[in-house]
Amino acid sequence: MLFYDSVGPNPRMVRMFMAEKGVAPEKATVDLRGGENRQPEYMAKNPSGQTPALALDNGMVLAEITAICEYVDEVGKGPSLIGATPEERAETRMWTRRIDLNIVEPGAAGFRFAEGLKMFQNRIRCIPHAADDFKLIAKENLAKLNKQMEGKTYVCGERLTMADILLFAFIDFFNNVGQKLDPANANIAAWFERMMARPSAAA
Ligand SMILES: N[C@@H](CCC(=O)N[C@@H](CS)C(=O)NCC(=O)O)C(=O)O
Repeated sequence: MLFYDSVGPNPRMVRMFMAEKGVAPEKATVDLRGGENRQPEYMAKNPSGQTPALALDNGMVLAEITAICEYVDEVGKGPSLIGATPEERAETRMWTRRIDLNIVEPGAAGFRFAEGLKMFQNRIRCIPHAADDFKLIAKENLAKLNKQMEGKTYVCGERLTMADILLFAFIDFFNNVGQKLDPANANIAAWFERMMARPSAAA
């Protein structure tokens, strides 16, 4: 397997997931800032022109971080980070989708349309005047999630799952690009420290 890696929270999320699952493919670093990911050679592998991607030994190329993680979960070692039963798997996917749609996507749009505008303006449609609103949507949804995390060790209770790793990679990224976690979100702040202490956080 070959992992197309780069800077940014999306590859980082998959690196952390792979570290948890003991999966260590060869890596090729894609120059995201230089736009290598938008050149024909890379687009032939992943037509969405984004990182990461995982090229399998049979020639297939997987993209989209949660899809890559689902694959890694099945081929990797140790307990599943999706779930052991239909109920657990559905619960993980439910929270992953909520976090993706309600926090990751609006927060990422807020970044792309403001701090990241210079890099993204010639790559995707950017709406600079909507940046603050997108950031606010992510912030409000984080506050809601904070309440829902009351009494829980992880997003799905006592189980570490893909939902935690997704949320962690993006909160860590947002913290560094002007969307710092509001410390009033005490449940998420405590959870964040637990996640940061995992060796996989360094991947
Ligand atoms: N929906 C994609 C998002 C991937 C993504 O946005 N990757 C970023 C890196 S963190 C990227 O490639 N940005 C550069 C660009 O879009 O040109 C996924 O799940 O993998």
